[in-house]
Amino acid sequence: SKTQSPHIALFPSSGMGHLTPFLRLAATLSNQNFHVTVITFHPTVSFTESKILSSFFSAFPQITSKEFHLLPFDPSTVNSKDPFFLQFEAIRRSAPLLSPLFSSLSPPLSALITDITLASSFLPITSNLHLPNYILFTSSAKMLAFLTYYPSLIDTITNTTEIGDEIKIPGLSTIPKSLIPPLLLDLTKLFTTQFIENGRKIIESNGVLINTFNTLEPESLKALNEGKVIKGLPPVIPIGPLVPCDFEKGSPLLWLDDQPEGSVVYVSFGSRTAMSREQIRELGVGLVKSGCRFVWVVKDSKVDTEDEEDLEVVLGNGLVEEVKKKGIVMKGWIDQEEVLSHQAVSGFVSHCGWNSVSEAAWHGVSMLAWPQHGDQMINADVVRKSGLGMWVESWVGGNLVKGEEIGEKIKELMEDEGLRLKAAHLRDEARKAVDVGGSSEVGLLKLRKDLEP
Ligand code: BUP
Repeated sequence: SKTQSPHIALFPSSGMGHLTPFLRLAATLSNQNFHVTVITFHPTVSFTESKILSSFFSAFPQITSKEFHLLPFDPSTVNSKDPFFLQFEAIRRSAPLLSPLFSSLSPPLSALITDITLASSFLPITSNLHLPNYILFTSSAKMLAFLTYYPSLIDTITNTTEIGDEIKIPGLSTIPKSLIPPLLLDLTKLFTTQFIENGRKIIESNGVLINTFNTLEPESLKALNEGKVIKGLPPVIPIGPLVPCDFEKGSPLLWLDDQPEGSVVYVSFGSRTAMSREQIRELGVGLVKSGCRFVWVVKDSKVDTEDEEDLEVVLGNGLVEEVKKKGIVMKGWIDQEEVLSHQAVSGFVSHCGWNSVSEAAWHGVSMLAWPQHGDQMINADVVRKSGLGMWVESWVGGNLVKGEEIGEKIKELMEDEGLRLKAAHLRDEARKAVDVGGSSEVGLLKLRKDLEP
């Protein structure tokens, strides 16, 4: 019965890329009769985060919502201007204030699930309270391997310039240095110090839940769980793909219903990646040149609260008219699930935020990877190696890519039958993973067994 069910509190951090998988996991656990509490931090960085939170809590009245109001801190004391990283830091600093909340929850907590960006500040506290603490890792297993390995690499050098052209993580094939998030090569940055501390502390958690599945990342999952990457790592439990839920639904894009099957390419660079205006315009030119139908979401600034310029200004009047002849171009938020699940859509030009990769796999949509920064290059490598898509490596690093070349690659993506078959295979495997006896189901059963009172 429900009174016997474990009570789990979830701690997401900031940005849709972190919040979305947490809410999907909360929904999954609640549907399996766990008691679930979700603790959220206010104010949120973006509009979209606060919108999705309110639709989530109205869809799940049985889930307890705890709002925590963050203490302000002086951003000039840390080396970062990124609003999302500053929010990670604000939440991390609030961790000590949360102990009374943990003890006040009823029924008593069985465990916490904490975002990786909060790991090193939360783990000492939960360990004092003897509360099991799992980490939900919201990126790829390859990125997890890098996170857990990187501190040990840093310990052997005095400067990141000593890192060779290739990185050898035990148990994994070599990774070119160019795939490392550039920010992590600067050890003075706030994000880098957080990343290294979280990488060191993760071994103190009770387990790492990860939004991936075996067929997508067999090599990394095996190396992690065989203790090759780092000794003492707790079990890495693949619970992916975390499937999009009804509370995320937006209004339908009726235009798609009129397009032939598999004829449309979807173009989006996630919730927090803005390209330069010049690059956005070249992309528009490329889409027109590709001759394909498309749905294109344009993002002009990092945080949605600041993204207010009209399309005509961002693209220029002439280009807006031209692109509108062939496809849908818009700013703001689109229901990505609706687009990727639509039978008209067969290609996805993406920055390779991990949720987007996982959603493309879920629907068997082939990707043209165009990573920009952070974990996206490592994720793009997974996309290519798994067969989910192609990646033009020379497009990375902020070099301006001309419309001509973009158009050709999009055409290639949309015509590649081999790629389509591989994506369809991954889709079948993703469905098996969440089905009875699949890796995700087995992983969640293991979690329940570990926590059952
Ligand atoms: Br943009 C956009 N609609 O218009 P990622 C995103 N999404 O539903 P990110 C929409 O937000 P990080 C939109 O389906 C995915 O679940 C999308 O997460 C959804 O990238 C999520 O793909 C975006 O991981 O985060 O936002 O850049 O950098 O943390 O990976």
